Amino acid sequence: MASKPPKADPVQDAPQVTEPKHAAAGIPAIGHTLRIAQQQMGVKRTALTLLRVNQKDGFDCPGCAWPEPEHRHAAEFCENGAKAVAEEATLRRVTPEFFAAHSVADLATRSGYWLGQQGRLTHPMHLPEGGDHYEPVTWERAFDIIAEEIAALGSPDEALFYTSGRTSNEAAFAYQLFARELGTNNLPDCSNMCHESSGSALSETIGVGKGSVLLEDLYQADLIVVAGQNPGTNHPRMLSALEKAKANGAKIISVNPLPEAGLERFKNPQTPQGMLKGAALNDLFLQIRIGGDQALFRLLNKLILETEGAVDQAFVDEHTHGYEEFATQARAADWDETLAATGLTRAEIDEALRMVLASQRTIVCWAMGLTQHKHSVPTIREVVNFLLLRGNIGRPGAGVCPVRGHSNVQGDRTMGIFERPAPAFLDALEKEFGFAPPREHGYDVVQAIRALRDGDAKVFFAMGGNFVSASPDTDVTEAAMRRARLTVHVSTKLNRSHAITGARALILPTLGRTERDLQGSGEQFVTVEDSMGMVHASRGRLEPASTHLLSEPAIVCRLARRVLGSESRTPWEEFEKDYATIRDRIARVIPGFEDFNARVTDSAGRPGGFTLPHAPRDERRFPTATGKANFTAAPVEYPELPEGRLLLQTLRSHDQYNTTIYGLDDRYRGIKNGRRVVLVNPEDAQKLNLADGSYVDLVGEWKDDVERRAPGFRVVHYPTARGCAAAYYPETNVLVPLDATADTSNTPASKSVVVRLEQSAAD
Ligand SMILES: Nc1nc2c(c(=O)[nH]1)N[C@H]1C(S)=C(S)[C@@H](COP(=O)(O)OP(=O)(O)OC[C@H]3O[C@@H](n4cnc5c(=O)[nH]c(N)nc54)[C@H](O)[C@@H]3O)O[C@H]1N2
Ligand SMILES: Nc1nc2c(c(=O)[nH]1)N[C@H]1C(S)=C(S)[C@@H](COP(=O)(O)OP(=O)(O)OC[C@H]3O[C@@H](n4cnc5c(=O)[nH]c(N)nc54)[C@H](O)[C@@H]3O)O[C@H]1N2
Ligand SMILES: [Mo]
Repeated sequence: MASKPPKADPVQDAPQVTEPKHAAAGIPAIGHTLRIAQQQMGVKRTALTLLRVNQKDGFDCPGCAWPEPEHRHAAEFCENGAKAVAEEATLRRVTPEFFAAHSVADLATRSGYWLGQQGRLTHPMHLPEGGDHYEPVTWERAFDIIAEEIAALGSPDEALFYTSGRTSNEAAFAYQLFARELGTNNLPDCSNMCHESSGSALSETIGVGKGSVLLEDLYQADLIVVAGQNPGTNHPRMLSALEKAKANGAKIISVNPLPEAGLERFKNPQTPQGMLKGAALNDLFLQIRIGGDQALFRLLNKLILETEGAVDQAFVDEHTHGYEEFATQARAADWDETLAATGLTRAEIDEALRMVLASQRTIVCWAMGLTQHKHSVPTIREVVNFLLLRGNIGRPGAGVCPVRGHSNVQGDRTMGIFERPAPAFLDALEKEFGFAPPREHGYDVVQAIRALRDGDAKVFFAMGGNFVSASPDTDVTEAAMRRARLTVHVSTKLNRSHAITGARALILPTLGRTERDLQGSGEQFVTVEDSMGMVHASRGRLEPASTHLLSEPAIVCRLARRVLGSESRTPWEEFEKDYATIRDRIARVIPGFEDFNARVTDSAGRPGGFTLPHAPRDERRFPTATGKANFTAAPVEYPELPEGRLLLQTLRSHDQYNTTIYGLDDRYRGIKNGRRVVLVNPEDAQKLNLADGSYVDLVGEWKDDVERRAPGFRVVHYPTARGCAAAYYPETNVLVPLDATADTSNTPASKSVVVRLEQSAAD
């Protein structure tokens, strides 16, 4: 039997702290997985569901975007993938009776954890203007309401169409087509808060905004640098790949302010030996200060330039542009400045250099630790400089590896979910669908919040996600959302965005990845693209959580028919009936998808997959403005920290998926039963007079003088880099100013927030 959701809320947040762990996975991970899964799904469903994850004929794990290996284990999932599945395949239900019992005002007082634990949404629900409870509504009426509000707008640019990264290729393609036929490029997405900095830096320098390595490359690498990423929690299956790379002789350097368990030691649950002993993955741990990465790579570049024969001159001459200007600037890098910016020692950097020079094939992997700072784009450009210098792009075993987050966030971009679409993409849409798509850029996430705040946008539609909790400056974002005329959420589970509404609101419940999707032409599958550009099919098998759910593609198609009416020549009805007809259009519009339907099923007609072309990786061709891979030169930046302040990074615990909280433990970091903790280096804590176990308010300091305060955090003395602190998101989003974003990519700088810690009033 599955157990009941928690009744009480606020759930008692009383953190208990033990020593952080040094190893990830192993036996405790399996026990933990089964316990969480059985609470949500019961025993039988747990077994049936978990065996289907990431199998060729099963569904794509809704957890992360790490690719599936060619030889799959019977259980190709990880603890956190299993939690993501259990969260979706739960037997708990949020019904109209639930909404009758809980007003919207009541829901707004609940924690995200409590909301998520209530279960799957079962019916479309409407909050009428002036109403205090959501009421059941028919699908037809729901689409009428959206059509009414869109018709009342002064321009289609007053509507916003957000996407979170779980949406399938088919749904995403139809969704962006609908928005553009309506007449707007307002397609903000979670990528704006995630890997936008990677996309910006990579498109400019190598001509493709995606990673250039495949799993095979990791297995062949001599050196893998993992910078600003916590794979033990966020991409656990990556640890198996790193383990295999190591067995083949690779060295690993991790660059992180925190010693993260998975990189220290990994106990592979797929092998009996790995389970007991585990393997040390890290060869060198560079405990960098937050935001010091650009300085580190700049100095390494200088040192490479100064080493006889270290530069791959033939590659530089033939394939790159801008070398001289870059080299002049890199040669000026200063040791003392770098040591101060990074907090590293000379010996550590010398050791890193020795490993870099000993490697003929180097890969750099990164995630949010590099992308969410003011200077993220120049930081990632510097990583590209570093790889280009030794010819490490477009060679087996080498390349750039931004490790993507949501399971289809990369695919959604490929499908055109982007507020700044390329002209060639719009041309292709125009040719295929016979309408003139808008050419003006739309709003990204931060601009969308400003537009709502300023009354320039009035309808907010979200295809998945939890916009108000994931976005920065929670108070500003929530106030902005409340100014909307209409907020609509296509969702599987209840979250805070359903409680912070416009004048009217709709919840449109949808199918998850694990569920059977039956349409007019029969059972459907969808496709997704992983972090390495591999596209494959995903087919759910479970009975849907309720008979009232519609799939995401069906919702888009019905909405488009209702809103666009006879003005649209797109065969929305046919799209809804048979997703293969959407794939036929994708094949004609998006390069690399030729023969999509044939290639995504194998010879026996079973769902399969293929790898998208990547010019730098496949043929060392760089489709940039210069036609070459671009070296770039920029001043070195790193955060300035006023006396008595700390630089706070807002990150994930082991028991959460973004704003979805699975539980209140962060096992590897030794935190139990609570999330309001702030990790502080013991020496900093001593200087600031902060005893372990005392309670503080985190107070943000930003040039606008607005007080941003997150109250009641337990201080945990923790081995993070000096001057740095860490606390969980989304509790700390209230501290991230809307205007504190990365240059060029406009990504909220949620990994470098200047804070002071004040003794809590209650302490
Ligand atoms: N289980 C689980 N899986 C997930 C998610 C989840 O929430 N739960 N989220 C998914 C999503 S959308 C994403 S984007 C990814 C996120 O994956 P990660 O990027 O691994 O997630 P974060 O927890 O934000 O961790 C950031 C890491 O960067 C380090 N870091 C912080 N600042 C710096 C810095 O200045 N320099 C360096 N070198 N390191 C720094 C932190 O100490 C931490 O180890 O995971 C995806 N997978
Ligand atoms: N401070 C701070 N803020 C951050 C970050 C950070 O590191 N620090 N990270 C940022 C990053 S990397 C990201 S990606 C964003 C995440 O931002 P979002 O993607 O907006 O947030 P999620 O928490 O992943 O969204 C969870 C909700 O998605 C819905 N959902 C789940 N599965 C499905 C599905 O299959 N279909 C539909 N329609 N809905 C579904 C459920 O209702 C669930 O409540 O947050 C960003 N915000
Ligand atoms: Mo993300």
